[in-house]
Amino acid sequence: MRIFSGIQPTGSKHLGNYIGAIRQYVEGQDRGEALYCIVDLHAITVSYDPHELRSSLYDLCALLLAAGLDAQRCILFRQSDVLEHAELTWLLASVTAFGDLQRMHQFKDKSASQRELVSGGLFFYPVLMAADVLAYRATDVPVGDDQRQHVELMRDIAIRFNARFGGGEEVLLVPEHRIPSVGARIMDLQDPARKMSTTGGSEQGTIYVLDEPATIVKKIASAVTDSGREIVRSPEKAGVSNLIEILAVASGRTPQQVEADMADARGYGDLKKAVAEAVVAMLAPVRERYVRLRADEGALEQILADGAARASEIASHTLADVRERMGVGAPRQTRTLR
Ligand code: AQP
Repeated sequence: MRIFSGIQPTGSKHLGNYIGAIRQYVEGQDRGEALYCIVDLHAITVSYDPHELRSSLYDLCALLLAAGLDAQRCILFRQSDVLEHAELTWLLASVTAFGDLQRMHQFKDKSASQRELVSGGLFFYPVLMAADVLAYRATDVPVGDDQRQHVELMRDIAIRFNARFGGGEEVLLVPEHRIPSVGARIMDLQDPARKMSTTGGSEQGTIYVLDEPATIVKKIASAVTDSGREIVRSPEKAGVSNLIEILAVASGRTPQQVEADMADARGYGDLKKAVAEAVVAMLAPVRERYVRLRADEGALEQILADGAARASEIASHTLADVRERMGVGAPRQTRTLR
């Protein structure tokens, strides 16, 4: 099994990113060969500050290590260091339907909320994401539920590439998404109809992985619930359902167990107290390790450089095959090997 996932070096990572993605990354290290990529090329598709991008990249690298990624057990690298990603994006563009890109929810949402330029890069974002994964012939893609459509598209791209250029072979492996059964869509605490998000959410409704414990307690205490008292999940109780899911993940129980354990609670106050305690216990150690790791940018840079060299070794083989099949560049036997 080969696992690949990318994460953007944008903003402070929140509880949704942690539960939907980062926690799965850490588990993935024990399940197979795992590659995790900090996708700076994706981050430049919306307006950004170059200095902040560099700094956010180190922030995220330190955070991933603090959360439990181990550079000895996974390949952690920066997307722009492995040139194959950009090249494969262009090559795959020729088997990507324009109409499919137009249908992507993320493009529709993000282009609508852009105040300045809606870049071509934002439109091409899913093709770059497909290239990220397909370059490694990854089998599993751990992501949150919001990325389901992008993974479906990369599967279609791989299938179309193989049909057009594969000559009966699966040159590009068709990957599967790994969306967690609980916590795939953590909702904003102030507006539980919307997902917790870096760009679209409310400050008070978003728990950041690096929030102080007191801030976490305060945000959870003010979470929007409803006028009832029953601690059960239901479509009419989006706020309570969200808290139950968060508590389940943070305390290593199923949502059903949480509901059973909370059956004697006096009301939502008890639920919020339990959620706050569990989330603080889950995130506080990450925060402590982060401070130490973030202080040494040289060490972070070294980890990323080692990761990029290992990643490039894998991706270059795929690219050689893709180029050959597409008839692009010199034929393989006469090409200068890199
Ligand atoms: N609310 C969420 N619940 C569960 N999983 C989530 N993810 C994002 N939000 C939730 C998952 O986090 C991973 C990283 O996403 P990213 O690289 O796109 O980072 P981001 O831009 O910081 O994430 P956001 O919050 O989703 O940003 P916006 O909303 O601004 O685009 C992905 O696997 C994602 O599924």
